[in-house]
Amino acid sequence: MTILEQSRFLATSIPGPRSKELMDRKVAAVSRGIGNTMPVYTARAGGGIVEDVDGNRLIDLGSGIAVTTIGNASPRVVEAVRKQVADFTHTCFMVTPYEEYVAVAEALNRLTPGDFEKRSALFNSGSEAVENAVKIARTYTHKQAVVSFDHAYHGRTNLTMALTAKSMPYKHGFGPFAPEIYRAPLSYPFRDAEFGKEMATDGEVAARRAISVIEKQVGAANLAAVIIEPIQGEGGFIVPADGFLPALLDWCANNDVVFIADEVQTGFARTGAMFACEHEGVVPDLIVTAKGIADGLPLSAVTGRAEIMDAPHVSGLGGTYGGNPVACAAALATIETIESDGLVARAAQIEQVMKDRLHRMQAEDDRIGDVRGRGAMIAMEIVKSGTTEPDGELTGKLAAGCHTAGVIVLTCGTYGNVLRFLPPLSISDDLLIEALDVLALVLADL
Ligand code: PLZ
Repeated sequence: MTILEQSRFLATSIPGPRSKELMDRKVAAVSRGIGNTMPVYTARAGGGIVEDVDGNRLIDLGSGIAVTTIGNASPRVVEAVRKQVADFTHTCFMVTPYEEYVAVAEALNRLTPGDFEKRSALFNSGSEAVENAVKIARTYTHKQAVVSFDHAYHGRTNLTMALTAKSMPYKHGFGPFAPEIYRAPLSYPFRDAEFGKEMATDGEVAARRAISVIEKQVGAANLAAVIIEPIQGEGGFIVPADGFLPALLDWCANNDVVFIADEVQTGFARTGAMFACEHEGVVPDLIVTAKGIADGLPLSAVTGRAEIMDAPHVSGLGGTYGGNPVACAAALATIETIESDGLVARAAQIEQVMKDRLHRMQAEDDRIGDVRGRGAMIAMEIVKSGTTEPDGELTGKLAAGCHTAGVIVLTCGTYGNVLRFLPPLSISDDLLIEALDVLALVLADL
């Protein structure tokens, strides 16, 4: 394996000629529906760098949307995948099972919050796992309704589109959506300030608002599950006020409602804990994972209380590829890397470096309305000077400026005005600081 040099380097303008050629072929061959953040084609990636086909080396603050958390093509993963792919690529776990699947389930049962008996089931994508969590909750409770939250993102399949809040681009024109899905107000401290200080800072107050909507519009007797991202991802890296998640969990426990944590984006050390629920001592009934679980190989899971997970009838769950052996081998190597390389602590260090710098930037620039997030999941919300009015246009320009300068950043948020940072935990402090320097320069120029 050749070592990928860990430095930002621009050999051409962005995109370079090879990328442009490939983009022309893409437009002619790939559905317009599949968009791209950057028109740059990847050649190699690792550490904190993505190298493109023109020889440009970009600093990676995206991790392929929070997937390559331990670093792209991480050495243990590469080795485990090579070995597994040579032994066998697939048998279907439902036909002739294999140990790797069971070992991943054991690891998930051990690592997720809660010291009760657990079971896991493996799938391919985050959306597919979310759908299965809902199926499991429905068979367990013999109820149908599901509540998700404002700004939520749970996927692009039919049921998960219904759970997702934002119309454009995720739902627009793709209905009708699955029935029996209801939406409750989230705790969004930065934007709840307009409802008073208590609402913005006291999670229990925000939870009472949500619970009131749930009781009035759905009714606990009809409600199978509440699903929530402990820190919202696509919705804008929204960290709910302290106490919001515990109060919701309590209400669910008292009302025979399954509490599902969607940790697809927040899981596996990303937030400075193995799972984001741990920051508030929240123990979900079911926890959905994907993304960071296998360093980029497609794998997802539902893990939770044995009695809930065992509610579906035999062969009620499954799928041809769920828990593919190569993806499982990658997951086992990923988990080993997180544990033996101390990556949970590394995510917490990254939070320090980023927040120190971003808070200093915010003190000097009132277009940065909010700096928030946990671990290596940090964002800033961009507003019109000194107001809370979202500035999606400036956010887009800021992202584009970073891209041109060789830094991969992503945007998110209901109003498109959140610049988010998801560096791999394998990035060096030097590269991280350089990327923040670039960001500061781009913002100052705008
Ligand atoms: N739940 C919390 O963040 C995926 C979506 C990218 P899949 N987020 C990235 C896009 O624009 O499609 C996500 C998530 C949370 C579920 C999902 C869905 O996971 O693996 O993309 O299906």
